[in-house]
Amino acid sequence: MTLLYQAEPFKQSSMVTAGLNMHHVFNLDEIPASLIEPAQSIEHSLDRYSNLILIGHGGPTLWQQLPASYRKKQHPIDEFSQDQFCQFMQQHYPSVNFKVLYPRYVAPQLHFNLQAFGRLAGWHHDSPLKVGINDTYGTWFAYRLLVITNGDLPVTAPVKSVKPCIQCQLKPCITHCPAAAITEHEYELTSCFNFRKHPQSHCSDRCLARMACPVASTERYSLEQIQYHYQLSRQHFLE
Ligand code: B12
Repeated sequence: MTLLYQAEPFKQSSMVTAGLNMHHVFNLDEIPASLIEPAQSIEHSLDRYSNLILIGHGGPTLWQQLPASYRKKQHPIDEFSQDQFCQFMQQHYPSVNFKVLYPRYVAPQLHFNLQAFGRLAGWHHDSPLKVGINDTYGTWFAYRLLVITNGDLPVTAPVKSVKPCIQCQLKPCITHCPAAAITEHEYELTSCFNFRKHPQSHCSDRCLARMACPVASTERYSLEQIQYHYQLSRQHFLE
């Protein structure tokens, strides 16, 4: 179990057991204004908050820990992540106020650039696939929660890591994409989706390029989890 991505208040807690094993506590004052700007429409007094917490999951644990009861919900992973966080705060920081900025299901629907927060935390390097990459979780991580609190929690130092793609000679993500949608610098979303739309496509419910990436392959999601996420994104462009 890597502690590298775990912030002090959450280290080895129930959050980690649940698979929410990536956390970063920022000083809210140090967040670039353009990134936090969307929050103004739900919280006019941001100065009442001291921290911003970014929570992610890396590897297959979150899906393995997702109880059957959540799988029937409309947003299984989001609701589970949020419940885990709320339970953690109630148990360990009952007097701290917090507000969840992401995910949100009620208006206003806000857009936070999550990968930009990940870049600040040192979690994200750009990959040819456009999904972020790092040497611990490869491309097998995603952002689950963005929260502001007034807790004065200890601020986390950014993770220092090298972009794994630099050392990758064979670039299997490029050679394994049947839609030829990927080059080292470009990602052709339209080619990817047109290919995935086809009912006989080998990548309608998975991404063969992402699965070919050798970085942190032991952290790869199960096929069931991959299919869950990719069926959702496929649905998005069929609509
Ligand atoms: C819009 C969006 C999409 C759109 C992309 C449309 C487009 N033209 O960009 C759609 C619905 C297609 C999509 C799909 C997926 N997405 Co998406 N998506 C987002 C979202 C909501 C916003 C991205 C954005 O527009 N940023 C704003 C612009 C201004 O930022 P930017 O820095 O200029 O650009 C960055 C991103 O846009 C990104 N990007 C650009 N083009 C594309 C295309 C794709 C397919 C992806 C994934 C990212 C991406 O890379 C840029 C450089 O970092 C983010 C969540 C968020 N709120 O940030 C998730 C996000 C980028 N997606 C994510 C994921 C995992 C996926 C999927 C892999 C999910 C899945 N398993 O199916 C798929 C990939 C589909 C595929 N290749 O077949 C993750 C990436 C995690 C990571 N480790 O980086 C994010 C961060 C969501 C999360 N909760 O973690 N996605």
